[in-house]
Amino acid sequence: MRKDISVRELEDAALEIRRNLVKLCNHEAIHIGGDLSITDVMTVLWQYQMNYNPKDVDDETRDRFVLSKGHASAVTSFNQAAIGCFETNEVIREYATDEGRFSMHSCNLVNPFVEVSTGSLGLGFPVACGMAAGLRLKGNRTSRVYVVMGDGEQSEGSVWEAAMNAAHCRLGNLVAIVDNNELEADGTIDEITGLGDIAAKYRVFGWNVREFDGNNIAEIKRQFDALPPADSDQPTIFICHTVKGKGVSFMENQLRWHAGKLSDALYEQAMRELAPNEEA
Ligand SMILES: Cc1ncc(C[n+]2csc(CCOP(=O)(O)OP(=O)(O)O)c2C)c(N)n1
Repeated sequence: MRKDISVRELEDAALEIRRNLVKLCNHEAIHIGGDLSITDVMTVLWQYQMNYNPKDVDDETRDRFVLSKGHASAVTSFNQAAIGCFETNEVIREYATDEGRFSMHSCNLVNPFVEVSTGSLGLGFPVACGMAAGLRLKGNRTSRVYVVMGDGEQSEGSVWEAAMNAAHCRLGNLVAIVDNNELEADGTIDEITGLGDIAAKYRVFGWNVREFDGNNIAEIKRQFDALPPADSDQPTIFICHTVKGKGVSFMENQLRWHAGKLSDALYEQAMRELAPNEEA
């Protein structure tokens, strides 16, 4: 947590994360589309919002993070690197190797900064709800549990069972985030399982719902600042409208780039588009 970081610094940090994602994508196939859509939210969450000291992960009073859309492991690892969990070049070097802590889905058996191993959609969210309930049972009224889901993931039945339970248990220490980029792996949300108004659904399930542009750093920061206290009694959900592949023109809103590896030519093009902003 670095509460003194400015919007401009967070924008630069998000750009750096995107550049790292593109570099990695030139080495290995990753879920680049859904990494890029949630980059801005993840950057504000990890580099501004969360109370998380990488040197003391056993600290019971810290916040918790669950990546329910487990395929977005790369954007998580690069943000963890940015706060000192490990080096950025370790992520790129070790990714998808046998000895590696980093792969397409996060695994807590090999990486101590992964709270819960995920990858099977619909399972991280119920675990996060259980963790939030567990904190309450232990008398912890200050830590929050943050959980990131996909919009396609909302078609899993386990999501709604957990949503109902979290409201029933009054888990105001739970903050769920939906990356509402409108695309899944092989079709649009409307083509696969039309979800209708996701915000309205959570509202009737008893949640505090905030819906906003999930690629606007200033807005994301405002929304985190406006969270109800961790010891309140209504879970919050952010429905973040995002663009899959955000930041790389040929990837934006393209199903082809749900996952894949970049050729050298496309890598060069993407890096030109993500050139650092030199303005003061
Ligand atoms: C239970 C389960 N079914 C299928 C998959 C395969 N799968 C991986 S990513 C994905 C699409 C998910 O779409 P969404 O939740 O919208 O994620 P995003 O678009 O943000 O990447 C699917 C179906 C899976 N990981 N888990």
